[in-house]
Amino acid sequence: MRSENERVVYLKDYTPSPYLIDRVELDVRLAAEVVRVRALLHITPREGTPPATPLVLDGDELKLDSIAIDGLPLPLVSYEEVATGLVIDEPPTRPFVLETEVSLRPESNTKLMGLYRSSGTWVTQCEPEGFRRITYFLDRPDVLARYKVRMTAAPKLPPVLPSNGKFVETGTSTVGHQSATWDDPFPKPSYLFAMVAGDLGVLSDSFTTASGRKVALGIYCDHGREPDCVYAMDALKRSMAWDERRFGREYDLDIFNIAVVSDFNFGAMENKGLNIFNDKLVFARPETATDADYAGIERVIAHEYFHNWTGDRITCRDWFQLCLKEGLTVYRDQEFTMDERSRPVKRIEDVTKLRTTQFPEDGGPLAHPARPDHYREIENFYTRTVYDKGAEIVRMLATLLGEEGFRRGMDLYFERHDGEATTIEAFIKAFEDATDSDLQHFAQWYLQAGTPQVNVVDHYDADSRTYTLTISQKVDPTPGQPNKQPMVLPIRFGLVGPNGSPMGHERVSGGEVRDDLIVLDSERVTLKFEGIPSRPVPSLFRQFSAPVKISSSLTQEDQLFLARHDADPFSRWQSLQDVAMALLVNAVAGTEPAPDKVAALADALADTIGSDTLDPAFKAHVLSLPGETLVARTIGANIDPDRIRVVRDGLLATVTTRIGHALEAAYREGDSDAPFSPDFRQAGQRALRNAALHLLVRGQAPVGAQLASDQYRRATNMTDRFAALSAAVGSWTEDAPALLGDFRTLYTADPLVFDKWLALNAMAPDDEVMERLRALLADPGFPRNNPNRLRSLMGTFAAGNPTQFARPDGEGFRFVTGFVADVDPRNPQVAAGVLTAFRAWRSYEPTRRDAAESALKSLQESAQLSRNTADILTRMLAG
Ligand code: B3K
Ligand code: ZN
Repeated sequence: MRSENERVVYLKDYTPSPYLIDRVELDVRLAAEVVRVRALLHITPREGTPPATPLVLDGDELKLDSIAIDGLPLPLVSYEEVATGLVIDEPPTRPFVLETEVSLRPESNTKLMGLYRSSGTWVTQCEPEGFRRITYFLDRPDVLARYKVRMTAAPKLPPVLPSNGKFVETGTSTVGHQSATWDDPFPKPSYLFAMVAGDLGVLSDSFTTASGRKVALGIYCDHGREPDCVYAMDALKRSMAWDERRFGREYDLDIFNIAVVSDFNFGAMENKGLNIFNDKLVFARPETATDADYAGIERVIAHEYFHNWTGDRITCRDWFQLCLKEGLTVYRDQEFTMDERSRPVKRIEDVTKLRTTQFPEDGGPLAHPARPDHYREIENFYTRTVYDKGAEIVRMLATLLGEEGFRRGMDLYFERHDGEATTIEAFIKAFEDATDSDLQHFAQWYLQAGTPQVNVVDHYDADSRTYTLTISQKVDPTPGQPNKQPMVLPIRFGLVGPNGSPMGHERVSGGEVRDDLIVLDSERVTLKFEGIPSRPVPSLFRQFSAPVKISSSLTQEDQLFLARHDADPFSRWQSLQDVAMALLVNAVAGTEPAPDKVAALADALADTIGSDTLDPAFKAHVLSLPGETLVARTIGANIDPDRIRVVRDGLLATVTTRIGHALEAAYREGDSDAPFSPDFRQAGQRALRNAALHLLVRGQAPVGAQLASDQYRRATNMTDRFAALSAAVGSWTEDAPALLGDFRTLYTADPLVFDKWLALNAMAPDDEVMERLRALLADPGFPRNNPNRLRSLMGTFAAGNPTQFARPDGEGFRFVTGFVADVDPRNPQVAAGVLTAFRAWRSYEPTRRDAAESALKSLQESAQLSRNTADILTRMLAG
């Protein structure tokens, strides 16, 4: 590996930049092959910067054409072009203007960082370190500047050229070149710079803010796709209104645009006043988008919009603070969805995601704190830990401080740090000051990696009418952190009495208990509740009030009791999951589940479906018993994915045999010919019906496969068609191959539906799956540079086909490492992302573990890898 790959950046080395850039004037001359960028940087030495301190500018794959200071060309001896940019040895000691002119080649920029082209449209992506691929700059988030940009093209400019801030003018130069100029009044870091130039259509609308200012809204997209942006526009307006209501945050410019592109490395980007979106997170029509797609669009539109205050107005001092903006903004988008849809259902979805994606990260070689203290490649830290655990930390803060205290803390944070690039410490301090509390111990959540393991033992003493709960916690070592300290855990709880009503107590001692909240901040606590007439069933971690793994002495009977009676819907769902998980884990270990226990679970499921009071979306989640990946993660060691599949399918078959009629009834009752609407209620009804279908197919009900085929053929929307097809493919029913073939021919022209087809192909459990995927990849027509296509195929295979990826012969592992080696030179982010599917490789049983290790090692030896991929690989093999 190259020595550049060894570079490590440490938080402890942070120092403010010796030079500041107050103003940036960019002149971007677009042309087919070579784009020229002239930049005027108004630079000021920071107070105290010693004379002759070199000015070290970042630059990546730029060709320097000219350089001048205050209009005077710089002699060759006074600057040096280095691998990572440009060094000016003795810049002036007073404010000066640095003028550079560089050339770049967006056409051949397959990394999709900096300025590149997507289907002919020029587009930028600068977070985290892409601006240095546009011009030489102090490309770090604590350098805040005001930007003015002029885009020019000869002989004719694409008609649409949005950038950040305010539109200033269009113009024509003496030689006939056309230009458009934008000026952003808000100082921002370079990572929030954006520009787009293309022949695009627009969906226009407007929003009037709480104080009565009219904001022009535009979603720019390929001509003809404007109607597919209507849902996204609606989500945007709802987000703007919500942020005013819930957080008192108003939008601050007169214009807010979104540009939609097809080639994008992640979901979307929150550039000031000009969000850029991956098309899959904007375009939606009932015939091509599922309910899950609609929900994803709503969520990400909201997320990027909310960044305007948590990210743009207040940004990060350095990239170690990434979760300052990401964790907080995920928390905000979660709350938005909870308010717009359903609080418990959203919580169930987020917790499931956390457990299947963040917990394994936290428990494996890639574990890192929500605020890391070093990195080799920052792009590899846009992780589930930074985003989703980051959101959990903010949620715990809200739980500990209460709604009102949390809001006061947020208000103070906004007030104090508006216009700044700041830190996690400053964020925590705002809450301490606003609520007069000490959060120093709590702040460990940002610093300590790993998922706490909580154990609960309860005991009732009838004579003394005393109930004791002993709660203990421990955190296993993670890479670089061998010794852990106890965390602060907010535990929402209730004691549930025999008839299901809350059980009060006369006195509690032994630890910190406030109404419905236990705060555990030591390794172990024994709480003594006095005046308890009979043994209650404890309901702990209601709403999943802390991101921990929980084991308890509750029996299956207790859990089924909670599933029926708990006042917290999340806990009811959780209890049934726990019952199913215990049966599965024991069965994998060789203990056949007792028939009466399986029957009790099945009956509880049937009761849930029959309930008149529960939301259909909630019922759908209850029916979706723990997935194979989650079972594997819960077992944690010596994993044999084939065995897990057999055991799980067996349990589903027994359950289905017992309650097949109830499932079928729910399925048939849910049939509706109401016109499609993506709203939460209707989507929930479809989800319930499709969960029942899934169980009928997977549980081998005699009607299952036929129902799936029929539904596939009759479906009038993508949700139902895709659900039927996934049920068939997941169980590889007899007509699954034919249905897959049909799906391909139905939607030949739509790349986003093609992605769904690719993903289903990748999930097929049959032994020929890799052969088919290889053929797809080898097809000369396959879009080998488009991240969505590559991820749908290979990301899904690696992370979503546990049995074929982890074949004992190692074929699946080698297929994926081969793909990584092939894609890495073109798009390191896609390559490194797919490679993370190996993160739990050490938890396989020995044959698979050896096979995974040898695939990883030969990848390490065979190829010249990007820093992204080399970093993941090194950590994965070291941990
Ligand atoms: N901030 C961007 C993500 C950038 C990813 C860079 N590798 C989108 C978001 O989280 O809102
Ligand atoms: Zn974000």
